[in-house]
Amino acid sequence: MNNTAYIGLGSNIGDRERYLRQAVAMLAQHQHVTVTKVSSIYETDPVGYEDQDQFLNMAVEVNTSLSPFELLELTQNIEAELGRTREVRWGPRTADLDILLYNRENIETEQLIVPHPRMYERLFVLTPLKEICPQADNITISAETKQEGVRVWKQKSGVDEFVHSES
Ligand code: PH2
Ligand code: MG
Ligand code: MG
Repeated sequence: MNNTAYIGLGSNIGDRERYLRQAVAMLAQHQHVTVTKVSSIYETDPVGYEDQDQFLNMAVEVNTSLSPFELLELTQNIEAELGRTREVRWGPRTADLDILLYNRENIETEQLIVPHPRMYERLFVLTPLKEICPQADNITISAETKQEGVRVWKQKSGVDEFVHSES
């Protein structure tokens, strides 16, 4: 379990909070993944494709013995199980799980790019990430990034409270 990864989560369809909680619980249930930190939940204006509902976004820290590609497979399986379909790029989704950081590795393959290539311009990614990730403190948010549109929706709680409050 000696790899540390950060995963950004988003949802803007249906019971958004429930999708986020289910996704985190499914990560935590995996034998080779421990969820070690959870951020607050933020409500955020849609970015990229703007004609869609507001998102809830958050980030989690995990310890894992999975490789980056195994972790990607897990996140994609969770997205599929939570009913994600891919119709519009950047469009509405029940659950989106993006690997933001994996240790301090730089990975550039067709399937997976880490650090996540768009995270530096996205306040809806950086704000929750900065809450739980010491190494993200150094990331400065570029001046072009819209500063508004990201509000705390539910304050950060402990991992246990978060994962086990599943109803
Ligand atoms: N995800 C996108 C596109 N736009 N906007 C917000 N606010 N939150 C997201 O998670 C998001 C988005 C593509 O993954
Ligand atoms: Mg994604
Ligand atoms: Mg995404």
